[in-house]
Amino acid sequence: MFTKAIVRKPCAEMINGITTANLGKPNFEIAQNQHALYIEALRSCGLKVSVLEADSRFPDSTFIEDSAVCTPHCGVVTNPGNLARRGERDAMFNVLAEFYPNVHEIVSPGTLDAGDVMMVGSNYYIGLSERTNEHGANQLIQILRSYNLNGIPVKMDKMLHLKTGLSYLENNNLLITHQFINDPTFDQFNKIVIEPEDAYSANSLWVNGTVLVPKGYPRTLEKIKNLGYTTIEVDTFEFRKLDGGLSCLSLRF
Ligand code: CIR
Repeated sequence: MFTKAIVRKPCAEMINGITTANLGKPNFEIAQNQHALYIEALRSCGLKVSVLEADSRFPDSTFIEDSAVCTPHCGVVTNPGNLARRGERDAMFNVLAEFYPNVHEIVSPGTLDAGDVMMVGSNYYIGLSERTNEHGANQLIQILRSYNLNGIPVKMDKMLHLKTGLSYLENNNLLITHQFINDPTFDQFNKIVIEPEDAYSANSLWVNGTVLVPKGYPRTLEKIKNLGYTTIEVDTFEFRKLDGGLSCLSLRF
């Protein structure tokens, strides 16, 4: 079970965030409303949510998931793979120190975006993406090992982050996009295959037995409901315009 979450409010400069989505610029006011409803959804799942102020220096800083890995035993400040986001890490040392006596970091030449890290109990799957390199993954694996946790590198391509295409919903249930279906790494899971047109909704979010699902994906919603989960639909469309999904908007631990 998670008890806490950390989010960062979007800043007006988010309209200049990194994107490949081709969906136009986000509307800041609508994004602020969507973010407030996202926080409400996390709170309704029992999380105490710490809300950090917007940081106008970093247009993508609302995607706070990428800047830290939060395990039950320690926090890890990452070294974001895109230089425009690198500075987001600086603030995270103090943020994590409020929650953890032990704070570690990923350092250059290692890079790691925590959107590439999927926690499955004590196993952490780490996507080797354009943002996360082998140095970064190996550094994280060493840190995890010192707490008896495992890191498992996953080769990937054509996708921003590992969790862009996979979400673990606990109880062995894994939402999975076509890119990973035949990867033996995930053979032991009960795979719930997401249709290619619904790929964005593969980034859904398990929080204490409830699954947050992006609004507008009825097929995915139905599949998740059929597994017996309570669901909450959350509109993230303004964040989708910056390639951001539900998990990217918070750290949960
Ligand atoms: C970026 O390209 O870094 C942001 N525009 C989106 C980050 C999404 N984060 C995530 O998937 N964990």
